[in-house]
Amino acid sequence: MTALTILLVLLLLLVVFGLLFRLQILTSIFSGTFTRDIGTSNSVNAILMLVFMVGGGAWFAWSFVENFNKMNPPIASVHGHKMETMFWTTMAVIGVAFAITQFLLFWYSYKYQHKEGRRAYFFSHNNKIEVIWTIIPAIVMASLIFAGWKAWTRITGPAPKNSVVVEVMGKQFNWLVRYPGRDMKLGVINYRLIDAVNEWGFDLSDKSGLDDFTTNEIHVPKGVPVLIKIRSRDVLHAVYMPHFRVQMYAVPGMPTRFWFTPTVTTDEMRAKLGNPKFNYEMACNQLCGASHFAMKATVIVDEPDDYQNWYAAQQSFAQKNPEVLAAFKQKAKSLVAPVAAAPAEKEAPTMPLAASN
Ligand SMILES: [Cu+2]
Repeated sequence: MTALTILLVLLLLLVVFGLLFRLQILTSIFSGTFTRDIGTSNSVNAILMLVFMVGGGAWFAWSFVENFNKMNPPIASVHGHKMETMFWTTMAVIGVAFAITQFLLFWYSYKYQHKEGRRAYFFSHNNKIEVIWTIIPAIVMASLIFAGWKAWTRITGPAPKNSVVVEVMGKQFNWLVRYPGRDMKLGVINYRLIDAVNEWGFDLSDKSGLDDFTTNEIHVPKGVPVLIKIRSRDVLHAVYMPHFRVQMYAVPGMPTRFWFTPTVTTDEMRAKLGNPKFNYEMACNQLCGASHFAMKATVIVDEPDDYQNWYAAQQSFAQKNPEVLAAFKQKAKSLVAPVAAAPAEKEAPTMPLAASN
C-alpha cells in the first residue's frame, strides 16, 4: 500500500512538472521571447522521407516481382479469366492512384520542410476541386463495382443443369467430401447422427442417401460445370481453390455454394508446370483453430472418361458401413412393428422407413 502511495505521488509530481514546463513555453510564446531551435534534424528528416520513398518503393517492386508467381498461380477455370481481368483492372486503377498520392506525400514532406520566414498558404475551400475529387472516384468506383457485381451474379447464380455435384463439409480440421450416387440426389443428413463412423450424419432412412459416397480426394471432370455445395460442422471455414479462382465461406448452419468449370486436367497442369508432383488443392482459407494450416484436400481434374470410371468404381457409404445401415433398419423395424406387425415384414430395407419421417 505504501509503495503504491509513493508511486502515485511520484506520478502526480511528474504530471505537475510537465504542466509547468508547458506553461513556461506558452508564456514565452505569448511574451515574444520564445525562439525555436530547428537544428539539422528537420532537413535530415526531410531527406529521409525521400530515401524511404525510393528505398521502400524499390523493395516493394522487388518483392512484388519476386513473389508474383506464388500469388498468381495459372488459371484453370472458365470464370477465372474474367476474374483475373477484373482484378488487374482494379489493381491498375488503384495502383496509379497509390503511386501518385504516395509520391506527393513524400515529395511534399521534403519540398515544404521548415524554412525560416516561410508561412503556410491558407487555403480554405474550393468548390471546383471538391467536385472533381468527388465525381471522378465515384465514377471509377461505380464502374468497377458494376463489373464486379455482374460477374459475381453470374458466378454465384444457379449452376447449369448438367453440373456435377460435390458436397464438402468443413470441420476442425479437414474437409469431408460426398457425392450423390447414381440417383444424383444427396441424401438427408442430420447432425444428431454424427459419430466417429458416420462423420456426415447420414440419415440412411432417406433412400436418396443410400447410394451417396464419401471420398478423401475430390475428383471433377474437365470441361463440365461443377457445383460445390458447402457446409461447416463447427466453426467458420472457407473453401479456397486458388487455381480455379474459387473462394467461398463454409458457415455453420448456412449452406453456401459455388459453381465453376475446370479447364485444365491435373496431368495437363503437371506438364505445364514441369512438376510431376503437382496437385490442385482445396485449402481452408479462414483461420479456424490450431491445425488450420493442415486443413486441405486434394482436387483431381480428370478427363471426362476417367472421371466416369472413377465415379463408377466408388462404393456407397452404406455399402462400406453395413453396420450403420443395419442400425437404421433395426430402428425402423422397432418403430413400425407395434403399428403394423405382419404386412410390413415382406421387404425389409426401405419401405417401413418412411414412417419415421
Ligand atoms: Cu478451417
